Amino acid sequence: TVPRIVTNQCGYRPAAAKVASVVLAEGAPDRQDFTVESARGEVVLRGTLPAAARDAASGDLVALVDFSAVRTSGTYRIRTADAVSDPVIIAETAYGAALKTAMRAFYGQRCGCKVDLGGGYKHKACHKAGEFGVSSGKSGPVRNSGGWHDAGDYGRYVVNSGISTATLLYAWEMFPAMLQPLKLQIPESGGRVPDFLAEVRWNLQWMLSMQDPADGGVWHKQTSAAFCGFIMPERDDLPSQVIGTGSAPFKSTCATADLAAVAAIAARCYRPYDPKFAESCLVAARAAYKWARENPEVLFKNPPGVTTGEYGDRSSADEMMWAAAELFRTTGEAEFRVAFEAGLPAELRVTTPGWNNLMSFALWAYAMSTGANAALRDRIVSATRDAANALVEHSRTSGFGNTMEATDYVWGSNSVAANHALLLLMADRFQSDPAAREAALANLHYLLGRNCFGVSWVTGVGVRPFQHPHHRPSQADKIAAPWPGLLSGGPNAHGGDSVADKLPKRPPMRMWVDDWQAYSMNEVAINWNAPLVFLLAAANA
Ligand code: G3I
Ligand code: 9MR
Ligand code: ZN
Repeated sequence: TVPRIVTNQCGYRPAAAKVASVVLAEGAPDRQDFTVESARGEVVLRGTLPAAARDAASGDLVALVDFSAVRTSGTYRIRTADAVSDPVIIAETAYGAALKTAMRAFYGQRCGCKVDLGGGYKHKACHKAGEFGVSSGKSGPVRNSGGWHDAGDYGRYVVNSGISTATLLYAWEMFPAMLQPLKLQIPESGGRVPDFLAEVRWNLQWMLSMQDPADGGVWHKQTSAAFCGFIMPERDDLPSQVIGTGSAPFKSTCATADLAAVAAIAARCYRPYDPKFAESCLVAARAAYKWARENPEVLFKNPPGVTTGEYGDRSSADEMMWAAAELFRTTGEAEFRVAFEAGLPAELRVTTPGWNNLMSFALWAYAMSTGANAALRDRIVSATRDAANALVEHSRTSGFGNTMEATDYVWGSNSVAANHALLLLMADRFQSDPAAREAALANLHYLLGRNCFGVSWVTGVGVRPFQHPHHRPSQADKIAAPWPGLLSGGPNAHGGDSVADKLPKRPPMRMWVDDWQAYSMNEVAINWNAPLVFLLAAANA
């Protein structure tokens, strides 16, 4: 049964804004009374529901209960004449466990080593051997392994790894008090590198191994030619191929520029813990940048015979800007600043980050650099504020408090919600903005239960988490419940798989189903989990 009163299933911190969505049945009287009751049944707040409004994204009739006044830690329920909420927790530590679970999910995605998350969620070492595919311009075995499985499939894709790794490292730079002490129970725990950085490094090392030492260019992906069946990763014996563009120069600009940007960020983050590794990242970043400058528009399309994820992009200009900006932020060298400034469009617009849109990351990296042009920095801050203000406005008109418009419900829409939150938190960082921060948290509430399904879109988190991700290990192991800490792709108004394509057309937020075969709606992916971790780190801070 779908609960009619929905909230964040992890709860709220005592001082935070707290709003529940009460979904009214058609024709139900509005202006009903509501109460908020403590675990002992004591009424701590009572009132009358405000007038209900039709929520455009879901089609639901929704009244909002603001219970921000309840500030004492404890467990509560919200009640109307005919409905009662799940328990609502108020606690200073509301998001601590979720942060750890969502970050440990990356460990669960590790390729090339055995993994054991506890609770029976484990696999043996997988995809240990690689080979150069014909499209890479080389042949024979390649001695690389590692990285994170991209999603519900076992491919590893540099472009998507790029934004995922960068998002996590941005979280590291912005919320050190939350992430430095985080204990992840991974094989590296107890070493000289903090757990969070150790986990990210697992993927970084694979990304670095995709760079051609001969020229600095980076191959696009390492996958089998086609997706394997729904088996555990160690049972997948399809050759793991390094895949390129099929003709000279074989490497792609987006992959190469993304690696340049990420390795430049890594050079900053790892310097205090492992200066040698940090230095090798910077060397790789410079080499990749040089290649990308010489080959600025090599776009990737799957070569003949390859049907795994494409992560093709129509433009590499934003990735090039991002590489220049991160190298400038890390080194302060004029060459990178000049390249960034020369590449700027006349009108600056801050847009939602995504695997194929790194322009906002580029702008923010520049704005956070020592030595940035002050006037340009101000323009970036003001463009960020404009974008944030528009999102705050959407949040205020949504029945579920999220920042999304109808057009945001695409493949991976839950990552749009999380990346809107990231944008809002950047705005708040540049210029303190409580409304932006509140709208960012409202998207966390949406993802963790305050939505038209009353579902938590993170496996293992909250009282009603979704159960059937498109995720090979979750299907192939013998355990009913899915691997924990994974964010569903979320509602998608456009279909894209045979289950989704058969669903009746409904308002965009309703275009989701908890079915493991519906990969356009219910897959998981590292680039969706990364902004979730970013948001959880902010929510805990
Ligand atoms: O942005 C447009 C929007 O303007 C348009 O209105 C809408 C409707 O057509 O489409 C939007 O683009 C969609 C895009 O995702 C948004 O990022 C495309 O239709 C949609 O096909 C595209 O889906 C991508 C999907 O691969 C299929 O190529 C997802 O972004 C991407 O996350 C996903 O990635 C896959 C990998 O290929 C393989 N591994 C799993 C991973 C996750 O599903
Ligand atoms: O499992 C694959 C998933 O990771 C991709 O996002 C998706 C779209 O590329 O494809 C999935 O694989 C399906 C393939 O495309 C078609 N045959 C069924 C496969 C598994 O359901
Ligand atoms: Zn693997």
